[in-house]
Amino acid sequence: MLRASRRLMSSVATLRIAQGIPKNKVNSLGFETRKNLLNEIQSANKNPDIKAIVITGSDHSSAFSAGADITEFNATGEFQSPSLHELIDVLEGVEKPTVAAIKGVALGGGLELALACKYRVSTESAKVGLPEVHLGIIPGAGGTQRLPRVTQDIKFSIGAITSGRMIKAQEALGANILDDVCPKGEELDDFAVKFAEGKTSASPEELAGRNLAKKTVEGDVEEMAAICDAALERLPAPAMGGEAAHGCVEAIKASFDPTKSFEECMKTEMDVFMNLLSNSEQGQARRHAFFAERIATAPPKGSPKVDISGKTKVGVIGAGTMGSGIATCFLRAGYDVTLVDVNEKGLERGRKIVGRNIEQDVKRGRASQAKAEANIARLTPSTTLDSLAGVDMVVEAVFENLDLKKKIFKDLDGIVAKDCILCTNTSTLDIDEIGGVVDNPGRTMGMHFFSPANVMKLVENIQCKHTSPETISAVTAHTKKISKVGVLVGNCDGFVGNRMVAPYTGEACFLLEEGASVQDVDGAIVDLGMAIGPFTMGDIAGNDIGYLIRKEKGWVEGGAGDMRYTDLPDTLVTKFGRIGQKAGKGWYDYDPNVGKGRIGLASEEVEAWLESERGDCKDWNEKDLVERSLFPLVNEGFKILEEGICDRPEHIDIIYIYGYGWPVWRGGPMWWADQQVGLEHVLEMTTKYHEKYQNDWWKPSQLLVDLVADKKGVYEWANEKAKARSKL
Ligand code: 3H9
Repeated sequence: MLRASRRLMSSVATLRIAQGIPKNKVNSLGFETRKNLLNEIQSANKNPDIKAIVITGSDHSSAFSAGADITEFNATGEFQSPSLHELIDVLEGVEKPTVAAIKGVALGGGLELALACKYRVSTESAKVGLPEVHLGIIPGAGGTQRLPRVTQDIKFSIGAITSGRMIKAQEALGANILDDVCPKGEELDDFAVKFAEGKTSASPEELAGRNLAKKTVEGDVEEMAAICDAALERLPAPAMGGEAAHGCVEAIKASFDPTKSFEECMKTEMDVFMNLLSNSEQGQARRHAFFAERIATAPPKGSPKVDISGKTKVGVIGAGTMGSGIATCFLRAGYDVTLVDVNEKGLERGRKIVGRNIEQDVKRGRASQAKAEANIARLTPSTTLDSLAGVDMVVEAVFENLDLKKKIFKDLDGIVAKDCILCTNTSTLDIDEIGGVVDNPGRTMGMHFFSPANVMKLVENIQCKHTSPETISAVTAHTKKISKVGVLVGNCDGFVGNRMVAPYTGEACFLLEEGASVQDVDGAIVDLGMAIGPFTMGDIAGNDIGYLIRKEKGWVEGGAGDMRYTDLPDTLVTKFGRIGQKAGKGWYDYDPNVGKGRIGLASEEVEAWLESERGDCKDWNEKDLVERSLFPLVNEGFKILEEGICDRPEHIDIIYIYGYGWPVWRGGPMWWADQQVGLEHVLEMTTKYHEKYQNDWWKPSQLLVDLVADKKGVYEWANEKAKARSKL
């Protein structure tokens, strides 16, 4: 049975990518799809009654094509024949007008396929792009050669390919990637067929002139080479995540090399592509992160389907920076938001924060003025909880006080409808306790937004012991609707991200005691690729917050018992008042005239104080700085998996990539430990440090011990667990 359907209208054949393969949700160009499409193209080409061919998406997918099927990638780089290259060569060789009709997205191999057509048209909302760099590879089916040829613009091509950005239809039209854009209200298929009919009278010369393989990139070769060199200077170094981006430029350089034929250019591209696919650890980590994000943000298997389309009224309680940031997210996504605070003063502050956030959207080109005004118009400020009577969901974001949060939930119980979802935004408090005060606690859940909430993509969605599966499905859907990366986790102290951070920052402070400087530790972590080190993180979050948590736990002033404890971070706050960036001083000094007060400058006061505390002790080496800081974090991750707080290691990886600046090219902390360091080494060092320091966070997780004994990776363990569960 032919799967790529052909609709014959007049003399134009319309071929649909992956039609009849509904499991192929995004029309990726896997083996079956390639085979069917190739057959369809060949038979349409042979048919003398067909004068032109339109290639478009399928009925079951909103995409033209998301490109090559990433699940087919393997280190050998062998793709079952027909390969994408074979398919593209046949399509490009068709001597009839061929038109790609792009709806949704044409990405990677999808755009490469479209570039092999003589013409391309799209809907107004379509986007095209070559995002392979995010997967640690380069466009490998002609993208680095045909994009410069179609745009005749090396600077644009480098920018588009090394950033992997999505290009909107109007910009693509201006850049010559598209030939026309279908007006709103008209069906793309009909528009494309009409367009193709208009080309049936095109001369063979005109058609040959549309064949990009026969074109060259015009311009001053030296100038274009200089543009490439300048781009290489700007990109991250190959060792710091830039391997693929550098590969892109190397391949693009071939496109304007006058000594190279098109076939030779394609060979350069293929060599770079294959080298990255087969050898790049960064690429493996990036592809892992792509699938990990989808795994970590999907509702649990078997979750009930819930329809949130009519649930558009949200209440946010607390108009501080966090609450106002959360309100902004819902407003942007089209919700009606009632923002509640205790008094007019607090509310006015919140209103200003929301207004500023939304103004920024216009300034940064993320929203039109009209859209921003419409967003603001959906905000209703209020000083009474009663105003939340009609909302579908509440996110409470008052300051961290258990009794206050419980009281608010109790009060809400008498105000909102019985099916109104009640979420608390807390980073530390027990959600079982907060949720437990309402009549039907199945509708309660935690939503831990990261600060600033209007910017950070991550939300830890916390399931407490009361939460119903329907509430999980609904909150997962709302999180996706507000364009956040929502990861479902269980309820425990610090949830996942902050629980793992505690031993990381704790151990970093021990390194200070042992003679390392603040810059030594932060520098080692940044050199590994993380956005910031633990001390900069403390300064941003506020060192007073950590101090209050330790005080609450009874650890400060000698209350830590036998546990190894350093009072350095306590003294930093209590003696020096160095609470962080907000005070202009923390582990670093901050000068309002340097980077708007956000750049950490070495502090003489801190250095002199640390010097006086630790003498000339030095019980670490350079490699230790990374392992001592990050292995306890990873070990805690294993404990989290062992306790079932997270279902899979992918959840942890995504939390760290989106919430803590973990480099995507290191795949997340669990991937780093499992694939780049090796679990055996992690266990060996963890055991060694546990014997030396006896600190609980160094006690090796039983799961880690078992995996090393069984010579099993943590992803393998998670897959086996999922398989066993599916058999129940
Ligand atoms: C390439 O083209 C290489 C060539 O240059 C050279 C080759 C020789 N393959 O994201 P979603 C799955 S490299 C396989 O949730 P959305 C995805 O895993 C490719 N599967 O939907 C998910 O599966 P599940 C370059 C893919 O609407 C389902 O589709 N292209 C692929 O939020 C739905 O995805 C890219 O890098 C794929 N290519 O976003 C584009 N794409 O439901 C990658 C998606 O089982 N894709 N899946 O979890 C995307 O950016 C987004 O998926 C897209 C849709 C924007 C298309």
